Amino acid sequence: MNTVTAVIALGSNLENPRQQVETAMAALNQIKGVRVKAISPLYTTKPVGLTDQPDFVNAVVLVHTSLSAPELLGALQELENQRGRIRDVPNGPRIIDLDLIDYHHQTINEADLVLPHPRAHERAFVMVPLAAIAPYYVIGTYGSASALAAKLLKAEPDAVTIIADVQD
Ligand code: PH2
Ligand code: MG
Ligand code: MG
Repeated sequence: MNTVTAVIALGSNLENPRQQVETAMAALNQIKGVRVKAISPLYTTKPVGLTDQPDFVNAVVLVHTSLSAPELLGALQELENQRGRIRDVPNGPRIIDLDLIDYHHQTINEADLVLPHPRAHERAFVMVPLAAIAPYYVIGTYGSASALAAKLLKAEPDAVTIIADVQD
């Protein structure tokens, strides 16, 4: 199988967010043509954009995929719908959000798909988890995940807090 690497960000702030993220990670690996290759730690993160909503749990996975970028995007949206995602308030609370951040370092500018994700480089809740598993991963023209994460954490040190691996 001819595969490429893609970066997917996961987020949830409704109905047991940690479990939502972990369930979605397992489901991603079940998609035909997708294999999860690396899983970041989970983080509790302060809501960005619409701030009057619960904290999020966020994480990032690296996948190898034989799907095209639009096919992968479609599979992510299907998974969101299966998990009961309702699209009402833009940037509002969600059961699960699966965002395609990067696909094989390709630049895509379509109406329904812009890659790399146009805001990922300015979001600590994406760059910090990505830096944990792929510090040298370069996001478009913005630089490496580790450099971006360091810059974002310096500006807002408590934007993201790692969740300890041990279940309590
Ligand atoms: N997702 C958003 C808007 N704001 N904030 C955090 N902390 N985490 C998210 O995943 C998130 C957000 C839109 O998708
Ligand atoms: Mg999102
Ligand atoms: Mg989304």
